[in-house]
Amino acid sequence: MKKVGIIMGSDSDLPVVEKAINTLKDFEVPFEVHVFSAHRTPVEAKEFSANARENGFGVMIAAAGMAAHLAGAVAANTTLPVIGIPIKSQNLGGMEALLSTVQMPSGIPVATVAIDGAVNAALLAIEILSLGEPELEKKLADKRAKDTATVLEKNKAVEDKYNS
Ligand code: RP5
Repeated sequence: MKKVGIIMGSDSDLPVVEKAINTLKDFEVPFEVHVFSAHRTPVEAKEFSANARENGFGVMIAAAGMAAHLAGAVAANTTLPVIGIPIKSQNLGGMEALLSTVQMPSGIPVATVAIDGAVNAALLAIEILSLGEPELEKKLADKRAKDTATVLEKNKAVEDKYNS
């Protein structure tokens, strides 16, 4: 199976990125994690992205906060699908990273999830890989069914408490 490449701009992003890591672990999807910054280590970020396809990666996740250029910089150097996670910041709450990540000009797409949306980033990466991996498709369907059952149980508890 192809790997998911996870890059974050700083190790301060790790508490959010760990949610993506845990989701990939739950689905037994192989991955690598790196701290490469578009600003502080641009050479390493470029090298990793440019070689990702031939190094066995099938999809990339890039997480960054503030003036978040990382996902766009990764996407500029690979034709693999790139998923951007805008990280919440103290001053502007992640809006700056959201806009920096989502507003890519035509030609270099970045599939952007919600601010701190690491679980969805991992699920989207798994959905992309599932195109060539039928067992991943089954795991995704099983998770949806489990989530539905959980919500229906909660609904029943609320209905039983408040409806006569
Ligand atoms: C971004 O700047 C990182 O992705 C991080 O979200 C933010 C702050 O980085 P640190 O100053 O915490 O290293 O490049």
